[in-house]
Amino acid sequence: MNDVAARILHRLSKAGDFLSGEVLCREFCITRSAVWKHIQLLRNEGYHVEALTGRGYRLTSLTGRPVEAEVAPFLTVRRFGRSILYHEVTASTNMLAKSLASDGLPEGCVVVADAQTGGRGRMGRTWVSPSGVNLYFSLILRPGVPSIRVPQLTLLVAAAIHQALNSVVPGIAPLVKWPNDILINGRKVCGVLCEMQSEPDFTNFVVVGIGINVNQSEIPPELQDRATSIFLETGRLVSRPELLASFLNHFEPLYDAWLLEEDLGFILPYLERYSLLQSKQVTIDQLKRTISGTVSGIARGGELMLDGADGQTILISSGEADLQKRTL
Ligand code: BT5
Repeated sequence: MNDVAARILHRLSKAGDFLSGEVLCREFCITRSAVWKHIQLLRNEGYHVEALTGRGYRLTSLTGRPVEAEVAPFLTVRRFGRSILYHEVTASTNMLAKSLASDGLPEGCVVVADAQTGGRGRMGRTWVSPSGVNLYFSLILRPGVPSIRVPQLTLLVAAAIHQALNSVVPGIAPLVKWPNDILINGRKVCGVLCEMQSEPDFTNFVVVGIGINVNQSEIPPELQDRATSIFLETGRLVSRPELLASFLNHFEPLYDAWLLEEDLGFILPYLERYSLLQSKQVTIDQLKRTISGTVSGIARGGELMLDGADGQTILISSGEADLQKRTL
């Protein structure tokens, strides 16, 4: 969709009623026939635009795709999501966002795809990304903080996703699973992958990649024991543009607060309250070792606090946490 068509779409969706061709001509500095051509273009993209002589144009239905014009009406924040680059399909929104951030794309821009052919998780794992149903997006950040603080962002993002899920789909009771998952009823509905480009005392940019299973009605067999979607848990179809906007609305103020703070201290009570692992016995798989213990909390730096059998508390900064069977 070209830029003028996207802006006309945005204007029509904000108006919620008929807008005369004359108003559109004036606001977009284009001729009547150009307005008509752009309306045709929107129709070709699947938007229903009613045209009535003497009254003008009215948008009667949206497509539900997470494009800028459909997300914008839900946005209440000023910076995040004001520019959304939408692709029907891309290999990985994180890969694309990293390359665009290297070229100078500013903080707050979001890269979204309807489908990914090479969606990625941590350590080269795959993120299953079918078309038309879910959210796959990457937000560009340029936090002026030392790179050592950047890993804290994953939990901050998880808190914002948790808040967005609660506000758009009340009653689903999601839980945060340290360090980067959101689960509903014990199954993963969302994963976060933060990647950065940095020098020791300076962070050039961070790309926050998020995949949320929204309206997916079938989970591939290999993931059935551990993945789910909002639709499968609630039977409700959720607006992808609204959910994306809600995340951005919740994340921008948390991010601004975090920039002013030294660490995650201000959000820890929230994270611990909704932590799947809190007070549970877990096994942590790291590259070279496996550690077991009882989770006593999350530290201000974002590490998992694990009480071992010897009574010592150790801080875990990375790894895969599994609930031990008897505490499931
Ligand atoms: C993650 O990794 O959970 C981070 C996922 C981030 C995906 C987003 S989508 C937009 C952006 N662009 C990208 O290319 N990536 C980001 P990890 O903790 O390593 O979990 C990966 C594991 O989750 C896989 O090995 C599977 O077991 C499981 N998995 C794969 N696809 C899934 C899905 N759609 N829903 C739930 N679980 C899935």
